[in-house]
Amino acid sequence: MKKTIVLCAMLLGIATAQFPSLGGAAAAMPFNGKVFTSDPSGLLKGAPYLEIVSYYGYIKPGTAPDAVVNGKKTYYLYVWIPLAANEMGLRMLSPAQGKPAKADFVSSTWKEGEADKANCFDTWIQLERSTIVTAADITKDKVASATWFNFGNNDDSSELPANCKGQKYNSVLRYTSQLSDPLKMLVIGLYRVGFTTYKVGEVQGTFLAQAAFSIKIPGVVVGTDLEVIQKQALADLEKAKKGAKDAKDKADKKKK
Ligand SMILES: [Ca+2]
Repeated sequence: MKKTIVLCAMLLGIATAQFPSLGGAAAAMPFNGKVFTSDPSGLLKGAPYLEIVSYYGYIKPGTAPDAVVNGKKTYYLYVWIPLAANEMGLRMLSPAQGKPAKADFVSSTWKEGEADKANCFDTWIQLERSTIVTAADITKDKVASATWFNFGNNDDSSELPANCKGQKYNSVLRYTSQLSDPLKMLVIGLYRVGFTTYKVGEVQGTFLAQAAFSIKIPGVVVGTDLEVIQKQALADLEKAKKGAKDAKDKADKKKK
């Protein structure tokens, strides 16, 4: 009986974590992949991403950038991907839409950001993959000495709602794993999203960043604090190992 309850709780936990979490108004923004499927209306469109991981953040005035790239204050959002993927969608909009759901990642400045209704920034995003492929290596030192591979960038996309100034200046990027080149594949590893504003100057406003996948990938972690990301990634790894062991034990028991 007890075992059943624990198993049910685990299954529920996994189901919740895997379900795309789109809080509030964000739910009204479909996010489809590149892979085209025909729909009943006869129009072609990409199939919806099955896994969408959200991060709600706020850049307050005077926040020190993580880097200055081409004279622009650049901030990094790290994304840990525990499974290889065929495609990754990435989008960022400012101001953020909706409110964080329970499964969403939220920055420590988010509460402050909710009060800032006046500001938004013209987003610009860049996706990079690092040489870090194990959770154990998600440390400040390793990240500082890692090599980063540029997977592309985006400035403006018309598919997202307009920003606080009525401009369609938010960003969307879709990246397909390139199996012919190991350096361009979406493997297990630590990625980062460099973001800034298109124009040189201050970055201020709330934002919603989402990483999306065509397959279910439980355990994607998004954040700015490497220690927190590593802790979560290691905990997820232990949970997955335990889940696999429990499943094997159960199968072995059935055989007997
Ligand atoms: Ca833009």
